[in-house]
Amino acid sequence: MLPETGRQQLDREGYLVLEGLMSAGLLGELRGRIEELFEQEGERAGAEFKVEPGSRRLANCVDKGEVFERVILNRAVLECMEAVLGPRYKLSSLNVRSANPHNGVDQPLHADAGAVADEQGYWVCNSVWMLDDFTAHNGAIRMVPGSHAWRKLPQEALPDPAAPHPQEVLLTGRAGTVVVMNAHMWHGGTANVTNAPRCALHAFYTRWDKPQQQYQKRLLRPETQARLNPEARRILALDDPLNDELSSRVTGMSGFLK
Ligand SMILES: O=C(O)CCC(=O)C(=O)O
Repeated sequence: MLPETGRQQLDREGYLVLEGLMSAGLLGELRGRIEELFEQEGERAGAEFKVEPGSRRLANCVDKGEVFERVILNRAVLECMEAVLGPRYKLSSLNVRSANPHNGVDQPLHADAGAVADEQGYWVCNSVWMLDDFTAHNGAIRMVPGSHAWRKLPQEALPDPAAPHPQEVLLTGRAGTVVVMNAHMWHGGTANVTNAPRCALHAFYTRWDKPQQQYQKRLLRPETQARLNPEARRILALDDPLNDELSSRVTGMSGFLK
């Protein structure tokens, strides 16, 4: 149950930290499966979506292991999604980003999918599943609290979105923590200056009337679709003709994407 204080924090600041949301067992399973996938996919890893210098990525994770179904259906996270997006929302994509050791890359501040809130309100919301500790040195995410409500993109409003912002905060936390982030809020990964990677899983959701970033019905193999329960089918919008119309046309979206 999302307490009122959590709801207010999400609304005002644009993010909410759910410390220790993952059990040690789930954290271990996710880490293990993700390492296996990096190994199996090699150079192709992330290519269904994008390859980013300085980080390793995976895309289309719902299709790549039952453990990921538990992620997209997490009750506490879904309650936060409902608080931001309203009662009708769907998964937009499930990707991994692991910032490489000494990657030298500070991402510019951005809103995911280049999204600006519209007359109906917010339409993108992310959850960042910390699979490693996020520290001040290993590529934690910087965020500008409150910027989700400004209805402007950093690339339009700032002379240099890559520069430090006077209101930014660095989001550190222990592995196992999940941070729900209104994805209109300006944010970006910082440089990893350590010797170890920093891995996160991004379960990204969108409002019912917007396209999915990755059209799940096309991406999920029949054997994956066959094992999904009704709730998973609903979150993935597999039986939603409007989503078919909106998302089947998507070939790519501008801006930084999860
Ligand atoms: O470092 C992260 O995990 C988040 C990075 C990010 O904001 C993005 O890739 O759009």
